[in-house]
Amino acid sequence: MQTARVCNNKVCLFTLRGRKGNYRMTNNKSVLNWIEEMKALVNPDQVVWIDGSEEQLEALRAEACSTGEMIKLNQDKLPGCYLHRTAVNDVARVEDRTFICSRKEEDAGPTNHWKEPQEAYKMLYDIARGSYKGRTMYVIPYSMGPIGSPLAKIGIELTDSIYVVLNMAIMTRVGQKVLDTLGDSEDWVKGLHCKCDIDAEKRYICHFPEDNTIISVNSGYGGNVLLGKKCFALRIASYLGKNEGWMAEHMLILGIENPKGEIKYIAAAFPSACGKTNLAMLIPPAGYKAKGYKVWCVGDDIAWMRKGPDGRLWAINPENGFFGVAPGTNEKSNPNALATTRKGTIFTNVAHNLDDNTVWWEGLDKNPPKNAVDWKGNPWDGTTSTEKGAHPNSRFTAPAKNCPCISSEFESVTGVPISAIIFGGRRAKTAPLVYQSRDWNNGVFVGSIMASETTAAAAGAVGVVRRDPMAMLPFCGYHMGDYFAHWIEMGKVLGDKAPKIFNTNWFRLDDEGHFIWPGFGDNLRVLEWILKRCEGEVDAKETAIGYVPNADDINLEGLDLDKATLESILEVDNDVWAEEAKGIEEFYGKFGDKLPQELKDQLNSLKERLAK
Ligand code: GTP
Ligand code: SPV
Ligand code: MN
Repeated sequence: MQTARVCNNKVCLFTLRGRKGNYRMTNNKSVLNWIEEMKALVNPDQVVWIDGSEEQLEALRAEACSTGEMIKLNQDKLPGCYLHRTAVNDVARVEDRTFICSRKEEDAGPTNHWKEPQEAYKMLYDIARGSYKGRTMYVIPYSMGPIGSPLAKIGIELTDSIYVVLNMAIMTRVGQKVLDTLGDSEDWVKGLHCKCDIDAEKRYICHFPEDNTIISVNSGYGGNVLLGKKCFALRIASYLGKNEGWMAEHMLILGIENPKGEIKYIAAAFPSACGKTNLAMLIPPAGYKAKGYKVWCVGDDIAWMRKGPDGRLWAINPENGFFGVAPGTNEKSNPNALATTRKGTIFTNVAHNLDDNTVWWEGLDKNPPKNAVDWKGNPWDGTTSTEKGAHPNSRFTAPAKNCPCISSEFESVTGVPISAIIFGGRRAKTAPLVYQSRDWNNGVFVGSIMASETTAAAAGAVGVVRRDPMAMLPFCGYHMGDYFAHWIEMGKVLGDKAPKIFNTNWFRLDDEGHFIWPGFGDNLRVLEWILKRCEGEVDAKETAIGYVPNADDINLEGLDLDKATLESILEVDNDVWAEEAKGIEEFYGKFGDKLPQELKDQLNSLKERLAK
């Protein structure tokens, strides 16, 4: 980085734009004091403030390429695109090493790992101490949500990784404007990231909700180190939301425009790698397109929601880009996502095609490259190798503005009004294609009992069914029982303006292990039913678990799926659900006194209905 200058003066904060001397990005004392404290701890060779300028980012890209941290891809085919490979032991979130460090253990609850805060600080500081020696400290001021939105919040991440800087510059709004908006305020979230030496044994992702602080050490993988994302926008923000009366959820947000030009918004919570990005960007089936239906993406992973002046629930996407799963993304499954990744994108842990310096992943097309390097960095021949070219949790980091179906409301400071909330999981059996909850509290119950097969998004076994309430099991920053209570409370606050709550399951398997429902774009057929239910335009069949569609009310036009097959995935088997109820009861047992009475009542009524 030729333009960088080392600066030892405490307040001399230069940028790479060539500004010299005492240029300061902020006078905010709480920010400057904390940075001094962290600087003394980690001992960097220099400090570089990220001002958000393209010149500075371009200099950092060049530096990352010069050290091999990133590879510049074919700029004709993939302009502004780069490839990065993480360490092979550092490819997913590490739930076992993720901690909520609330003062009281009880406040972290039974579903989180907990560490006593003073002990945690000591342990983390011991690991972090001196770890920036020979490295640069990058200071990233970032906003979660459109800068200046009443729903937005500000954080500062310190990192010794250019990869993190460049990803944060895609995933969030970074730079001078953020600090200008912050002014003298002390209301911001501290985030310290230290790569250290990527020692898996000393890897910790720790959250101090009472201190608005996140510390992440010994990882370089997305969800562990892009601290604005899961750490802030879900774990810290869920805690803030509980205290301030709003919600931070692991949800996509999409708008469905009908042929009359009216747009209705839906938020949906599915566990990691269970279809949020795909649903958020779906392409309507031909018949719907012809009629004039359009789908607009507001967000694919996180929603911050608050009661608006009109009493409805309004949502923003706090992110500015997509950190999406690469494998399986193709021209057919998600052309919008694919198009989004064709420029200005950082690919992580995908295969590198050496013939034309592009990227490839399983499920992109049927022509794997012959002359390639796999995600581990080894020579790879996709036509003969039995190894995977891309890691199953390989990802793209792409700017939201690239998305062909990005919503015109994406930058809206007020967000969008939510008509329906969907919970969904990956379940081979048990859960029907779609059902509607009986009312808000029953909907909270439906969210709380979500179960899904685990995926490669987190380290550990894949394909094991586990309870993942509201898709927030790994992301709730406080006691999950209190979180359920907060959901119940939000229902009271919203009253009859509350969104209707549904459950979907795109993943039912037949006896040969094939998906029964075509999924992807065809999921719009289910969303149409959901919106009709919200408007009271269509009837439904009452079952023990909620309302399921009459098969005739799901539009199958243009689909190679017969009514009998559809009926088979709309069926609710009371015997299977009676077994399920036992599992729910056992799961609920974890929460003791913290389980809201409303949910106990819901479980009891479910059991009664099943016994009938
Ligand atoms: P995170 O970014 O990890 O939070 O995940 P996500 O929920 O955004 O997951 P994503 O949309 O990337 O889905 C990943 C996986 O789900 C891929 O393997 C997709 O092929 C698969 N998938 C998505 N939608 C569908 C669907 O409708 N049907 C089927 N069968 N698979 C789907
Ligand atoms: C998830 O795992 O739910 C993700 C990817 O969205 S990460 O940012 O790694 O958490
Ligand atoms: Mn996610």
